[in-house]
Amino acid sequence: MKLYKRDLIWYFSDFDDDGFIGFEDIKEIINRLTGNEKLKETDIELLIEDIFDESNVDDDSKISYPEFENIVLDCPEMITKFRFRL
Ligand SMILES: [Ca+2]
Repeated sequence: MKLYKRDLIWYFSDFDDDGFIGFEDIKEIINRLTGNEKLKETDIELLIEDIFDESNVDDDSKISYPEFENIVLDCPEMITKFRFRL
């Protein structure tokens, strides 16, 4: 089985391991990306709403793997810029 970088990003983005990238998963990603420069809760909620508006085809407030694949196709730099440190 070949493991693609795309699959690693998916695996590390689904923090609660429910098979979807939901509100709390995205919030965790944003908090980790912003580090000590935390965004206001209202800004985080608006950002997550925008992400769902752009990527959540079936409008169920969580991103499925096929929806995630569409995000990667629309934004290939997501894969090229993804770095993984051990
Ligand atoms: Ca999840």
